[in-house]
Amino acid sequence: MKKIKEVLCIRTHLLDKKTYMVNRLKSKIISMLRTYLDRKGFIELFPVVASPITDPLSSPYDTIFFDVYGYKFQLTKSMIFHKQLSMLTFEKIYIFSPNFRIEPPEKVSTSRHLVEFVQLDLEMRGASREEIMDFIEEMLLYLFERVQGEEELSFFGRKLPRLKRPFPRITYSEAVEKYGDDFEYRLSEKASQPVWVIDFPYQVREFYYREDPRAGTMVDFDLLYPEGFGEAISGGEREWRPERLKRMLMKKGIDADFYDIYLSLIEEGVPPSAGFGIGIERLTRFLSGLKEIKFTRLFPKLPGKFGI
Ligand code: ASN
Repeated sequence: MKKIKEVLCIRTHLLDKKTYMVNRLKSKIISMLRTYLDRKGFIELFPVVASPITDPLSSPYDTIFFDVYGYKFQLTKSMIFHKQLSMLTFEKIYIFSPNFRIEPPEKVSTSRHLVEFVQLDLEMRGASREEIMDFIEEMLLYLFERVQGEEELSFFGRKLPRLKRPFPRITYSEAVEKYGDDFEYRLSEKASQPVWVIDFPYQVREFYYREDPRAGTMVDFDLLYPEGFGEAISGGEREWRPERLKRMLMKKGIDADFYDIYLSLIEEGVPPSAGFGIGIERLTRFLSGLKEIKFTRLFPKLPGKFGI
């Protein structure tokens, strides 16, 4: 019965003018980003939908394994490992990559979580954190300038903030001290410019970032949207040295055997690199100013629901 009601919601959603306008805007955003990245000499790769290796992520998610030729496959949660390995082939790559993350049902109330979403995943060989942060600021400035005049923004009455570079920065520990452990929303709500949060401790971060051994924090970042729209981007420098990766796995109490395919490849050598992932639906949500993320997809999968 519940399912029938949810199915009927899909029809209403498909016919909604907001769905139409936001998805048209999303299509333009994707095309602008592609133009920008292609001009900068990036190669676009196809996404990997399922694999024995995917992002472990820092918060716990339900994971479904399925057997493929005797290997335990999962749907992609992020293409982090494939991005890093693709540095063997290319210097600069990007992918519009579908991610499947089984969010806890209560996340539905945030209006910004989707179980299935697409992120623009990008990686650059030999890049430093500073270079990637610079690159992101430039890319967002380009995008904001172009999107500003689009009719979808007038439809939603959206006035975008004028971006000023460099965006403000705060370290993770300063953010926790000022706004508490779940600083994301409060910090984003107070901000009128995108805000960088840098230097996460390894305990709250995925193992694949490079740790600065002196600071004891990762060489990483998150970018938060202003006006309470929350997290936009996460990324950083990758650890490429097998010994350090194994040490980090041990420090985090993760069974290295689970990553044996990845570690064997790393042991053969990969170049240092850095990169990031930006969720396209959240980017569209911010640029349209529409709070409910469900409008950014024709067939959204909301946490805890069959569909909408
Ligand atoms: N952390 C990834 C990156 O650094 C992105 C993600 O979605 N987890 O590129």
